[in-house]
Amino acid sequence: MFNNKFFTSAIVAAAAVTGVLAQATSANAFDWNNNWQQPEIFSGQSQGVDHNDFQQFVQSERLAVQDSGQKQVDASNLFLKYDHDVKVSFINEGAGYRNQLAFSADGATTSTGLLFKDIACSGAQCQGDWGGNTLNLGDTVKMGTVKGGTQLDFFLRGNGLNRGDNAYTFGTKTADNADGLQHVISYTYGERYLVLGFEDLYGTGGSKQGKFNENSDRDFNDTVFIVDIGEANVRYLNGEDVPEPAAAAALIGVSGAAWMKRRKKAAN
Ligand SMILES: [Ca+2]
Ligand SMILES: [Ca+2]
Repeated sequence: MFNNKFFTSAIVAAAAVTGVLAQATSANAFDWNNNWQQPEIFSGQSQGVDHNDFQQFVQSERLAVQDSGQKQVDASNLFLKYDHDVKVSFINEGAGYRNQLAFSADGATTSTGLLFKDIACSGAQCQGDWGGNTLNLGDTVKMGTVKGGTQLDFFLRGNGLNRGDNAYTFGTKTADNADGLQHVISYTYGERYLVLGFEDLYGTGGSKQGKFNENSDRDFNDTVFIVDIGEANVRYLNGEDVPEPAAAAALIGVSGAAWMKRRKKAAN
């Protein structure tokens, strides 16, 4: 006869598989939308952003970032634990390409969108001078409130303004990049910022590679930007988000209270 138990298990198993698939689809669902419009751009000054604090991270061609108290974080795991009004500010670029930057948010907040449609630095402090002059250092876009429990991610379309859908889009997940190489470096710096730098050229360098015969320099200064994620999220990404003992005991209940007791006794 019909085995009810088996049937229930089968449904649960199917639901689990659907869940994983749904997750996988959502994680891989990032597609550039050519209808995206440039969001409003605010000057850094109007947003309390001093880009000069971050110019130290705009490395010269082929040079590594100097240690200045920044902490390296995994760019593919920018998880926001706490709600925050996230802002993204352009810091600099050393690239002839007209790069484009977009984001995705996945979790409590789910969305994708454009941050900068045409990244071409304007002003005397630009790392390179290739014309365009679309962005001043510190120019800022507001992402809006991102809820705690959201994975943030960023994508650079190399020379996307000119190449459109034919361009390579590089992201934080190395294995997903067309050349299988790292294209993003990321740090936390100061009380509330992430600093990210993208490499916009395909390949390992040393020879012409990829469909555009690019000779990469791997300098990761082709778009440098900061993300204001707030103090609590920076502490969390730095691994410094340790709950207060009382809160920890409440969370883990009786065993936690017993542990506290033992700890107190030992301290005496
Ligand atoms: Ca460069
Ligand atoms: Ca480069």
